[in-house]
Amino acid sequence: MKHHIKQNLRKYFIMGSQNCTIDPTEILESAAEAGITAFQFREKGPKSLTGHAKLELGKQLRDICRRHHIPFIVNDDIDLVTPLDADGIHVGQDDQSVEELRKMFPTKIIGLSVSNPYEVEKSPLQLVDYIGAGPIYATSTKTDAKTPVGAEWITTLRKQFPDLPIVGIGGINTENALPVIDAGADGVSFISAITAANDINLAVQRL
Ligand code: TZP
Ligand code: MG
Repeated sequence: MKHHIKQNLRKYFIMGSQNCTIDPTEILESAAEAGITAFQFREKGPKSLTGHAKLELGKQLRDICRRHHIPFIVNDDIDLVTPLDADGIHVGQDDQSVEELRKMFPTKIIGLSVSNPYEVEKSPLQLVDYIGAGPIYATSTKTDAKTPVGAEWITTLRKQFPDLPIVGIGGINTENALPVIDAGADGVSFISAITAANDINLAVQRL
């Protein structure tokens, strides 16, 4: 377990070029200056980059994270972890198994998405550094997102796992982040709260 991961989860920005209407490097630079505490490179879905272009964007985003001392975590794509020298990898229930990942990357941060009690029960939580729980609220960013669980589920998870690093995800914005923290999450993760913000600095402050 990484010792300071809980602090790093407080304002966890997730993004890929498909989420951005302006240059993704500009968005990440602004978010990093404003105080995000972790970043996940999630280049996937319609209009996302692949191959060389994905790798090159990843390098640029990683360099921004390095300069700001923010952990750089790759979503899903295990083949990018080493080339990008990522600090960690985040996977969902249908991706490479956590057992395999832990063997491949003994010292990297490993994050796992969980959307319901069944997924929690079947997951090897002792092998992960944190869980992403959600969607908390309805979201239109992920078209195949599961049923919203509400901040109440964070309360349940926190009771069940007093020490587990937990970050809420899904539909979280400046107006509704607080109940997630109050329910016991170590932090909130978000895409559109930043990529669609008029004022990124203000949005990060309020999250
Ligand atoms: N996983 C569950 S919901 C979601 C992901 C990646 C999308 C989050 O995007 P937004 O814009 O913060 O709702
Ligand atoms: Mg996945």
